[in-house]
Formats: sequence, C-alpha cells, structure tokens
Amino acid sequence: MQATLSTELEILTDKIRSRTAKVGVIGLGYVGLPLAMEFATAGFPVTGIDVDPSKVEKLKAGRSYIQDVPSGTLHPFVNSGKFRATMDFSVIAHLDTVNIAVPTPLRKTKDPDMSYIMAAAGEIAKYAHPGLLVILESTTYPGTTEEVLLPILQKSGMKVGVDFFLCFSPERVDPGNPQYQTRNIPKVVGGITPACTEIGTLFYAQALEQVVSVSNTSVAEMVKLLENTFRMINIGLANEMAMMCDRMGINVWEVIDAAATKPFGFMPFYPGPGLGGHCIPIDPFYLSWKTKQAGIEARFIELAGYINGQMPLFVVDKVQTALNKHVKPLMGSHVHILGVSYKRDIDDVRESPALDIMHLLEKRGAKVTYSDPHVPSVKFDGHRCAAEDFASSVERADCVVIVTDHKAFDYHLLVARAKLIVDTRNALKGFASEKIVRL
Ligand code: SAJ
Repeated sequence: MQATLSTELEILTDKIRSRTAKVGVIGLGYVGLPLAMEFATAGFPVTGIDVDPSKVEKLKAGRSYIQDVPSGTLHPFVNSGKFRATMDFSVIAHLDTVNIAVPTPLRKTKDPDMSYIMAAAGEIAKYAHPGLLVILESTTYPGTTEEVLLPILQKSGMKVGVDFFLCFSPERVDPGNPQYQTRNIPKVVGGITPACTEIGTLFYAQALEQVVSVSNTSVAEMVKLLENTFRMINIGLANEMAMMCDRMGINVWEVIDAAATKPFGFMPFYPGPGLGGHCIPIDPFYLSWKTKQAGIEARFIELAGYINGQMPLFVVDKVQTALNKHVKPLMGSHVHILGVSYKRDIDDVRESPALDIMHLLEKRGAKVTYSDPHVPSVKFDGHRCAAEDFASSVERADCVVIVTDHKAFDYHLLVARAKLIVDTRNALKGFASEKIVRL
C-alpha cells in the first residue's frame, strides 16, 4: 500500500513544482553562490546567507566576487528581488529549503574541522519548522548528515521524513571550468529517508540538468570522497613514477604521454611539485579519519598523502643538484619561482606546494623571489612577499623554477633569458636546451 505522503511532504512538493518554494543557501562561496543563481534562474525566490559582511554587502550591490558568477548575471536578480543576501539566519523561519555550502577544512592534526557545519546546523535548528528541506553540500566524512546534523535538527521534536526533510548532496563545482558548471554537472543526492531522497531529487530537478538519486546520505557522502580520493591517489602514483624515472634517467612525461595513447583502461595523471587546493589534499583525510574510527587503516590514502607531501622536498633537491652542476651552492643563490597558485590560471594559493618550496629554499639559504600574474602578493613564513617582474627576474636569477605553469608566462623569453630552469610541470615540453632540468 502506497505510504500516505505526509501533509508537509505534499505541501513542499507543490511549492517546489510551482517554483514558489523559498530557497535558502548558507555559504555564498564558489559552491553556494552559483547554486543560488541556478535556483534564481529557475524562478525560485532565493535568499543567500553568509557570515562575511563584505560578501553580503557586495552581493546587495549586485557585485559578484565569484569567477563563475558574472555580476551581469547577479545584478538583475538582486534588482528584481529574486535574490537577496543577508547575514540574518532568522530568515530560515520563512524559508522552505536550505542548502549548506560551508567550508570543511582539516585541522593541523589532519582531523576534520566540523565547526562551520555545526555553526550552520545550530542556526538552522533555531529556526527550523515543519516542511523545511535541509541539504548539506559540504564535503565531509560518511555519516556526518545522519550522526551530526540529524540529532541537532531533531531536537525540535520534528520527525525526519515526515515533518522535515534532510539530504546530502556532494558539491562538484570545478571553479573556472568552461565546460562544466553547476547546471550541467550531474547532481548526486541521498536522503535520510526515501521521502527525503524523493523531495531532494525533485528540488534539484527544477534547476539542474541531471539528478542522480542514491539510497541514503552516507552513500552520497562517500561518492564525493571516492571521486577525490581516486584523484589524489593517482596523482600520488604519478609522483612516485616521477621519482622512479628520475632515479633511472627516464623521461616520465614521455612515458605518461605514450601510456595515454591507450584508448581504454588508462587515465593520465601527471607528476608535479606537490598537491595543492582545498579539495584534493583535504577530502581523502575526511575518509581516512572516519575509517580509522571504524578500525580500518586507509593505507592508500596515507601512502599517497606521504608521497605527495614529499614532492616539494624532491623539487628543492633537484634545484640544489642543478645549481651544483653549475658550480653554485644553493646557499646565497637567487632562485626565482614561476607561479605560486595551486594550479594553473587561477589565483588560489590554498595548500599551494609553491609555499612549501619557497620555505624550504629559504631554509637552505637561497634568496627567493616569485612571479605570478594571478597572485600580486603572497604571505608565507609570516612575511608578505610581492610578485616581481617576470622578464627581469628570470634574467637575474641563478635558477628559475616553474612551479605553476600559467598560460600567461612567456616561455620563449624564459628559455632565451634564463641561466638555468627547473621545470616541475613539463611546461617546456616543446623546448630542448641544456639549461632545462625536468621533473
Ligand atoms: N595535480 C597534479 N597532477 C595531476 C592533477 C592535479 O599534480 O595530474 C595537482 C594540481 O596541480 C593541484 C592539485 O593536484 O595542485 C589539485 O588539482 P585538481 O586538478 O584536482 O584541482 P582542484 O583541487 O580544483 O580539484 C577540483 C575537484 N573538484 C571538486 O572537488 C568538486 C576535483 O574533483 C576535480 O577533478 C578537479 O577540480 C578538476 O578536475 O579540475
């Protein structure tokens, strides 16, 4: 017999189908703001909530600070009142749905920092009401939604799946990706109960092109962790291959490019100076932290984390050896770094291996400068360092290290002017010169 739909489920279903449901998004960063825009585009009234007053002020003025959300997209929604930004969580009392897209960093001890999720959950609990759909999007360990969020929301006495609805849906935003944006990236969603999964699926289907329902929140949480752990471990394998090939005098880049011609059963990953960003180096440790609690060692993750963590040291040793061949000690030499963001053509320096490399070089007595068209200044080792002019620096330096292969760099000028180059990204693939040392 068809379970009778709860009244709340029926009411919310109607509001979502008619796109009159009042949508809320907590956390207006590279995940939350694009998501808010998709629901505003679909015709829903959307309220963005953030604890950062500067973000809220900019949004109120119709000014976007997210690369994937042009102000030209944002401004009309602000003007028409379809989107409004606030710091006031009490608006949740009048919302029908709330998505949580807050940071989930790691503590220094590599333990998950759940403080942002707990803070958001605490605010939602204050204003939660019958008929509310809550969806957590922040990457986290399997069990978070059921073990952490659900108890906080159930304190209200409401019954999940009947009075309110709770889902997890992993964010898959790839900032700056010209092909895949929030709207056309398949959206996985799993609920605490079948009714939660059903309403969460219906919700996303109004604004996004493809929705993938899974049976519960833990499956949905694990999907994201598999995706990014897969990536981190394979990058670790590529880095270990680089160290093996280096020892055996084999060009690892040529090996990978040739292997990549295999039309099935292989996917190229590339060695580099280390693993940066706020996803790949972080997410897998949410998984290994949880499995440890379950008594299972996530050995692949730990090993890949170790290997990836060794790459800055491997690069610095390469620089020292290269200078040595030029009868120059690293101590007192001028080493110029090209690119400090964690990957090419972006301005994000979070967890960037360039900072580790600069720190290690300074510790060994080198004079370190950098150029990066996307990063005018960077703070490391407690001091702020400004980007230097590319052309003059590459000419002056005893050694230039390509750490992040921005497209904006003039690699022809670099090869013409530099005395010695260590290339950690195969950016100089097409160049042949004694002065180039490859990873
Ligand atoms: N890296 C390598 N070798 C590789 C690929 C990456 O050393 O073969 C390094 C990068 O230089 C960077 C780090 O790994 O330092 C992470 O790079 P990334 O390309 O994975 O970029 P992210 O951190 O922006 O990862 C995001 C993730 N997206 C989400 O979590 C939603 C990831 O799942 C995507 O696969 C990735 O973007 C992407 O493909 O661009």
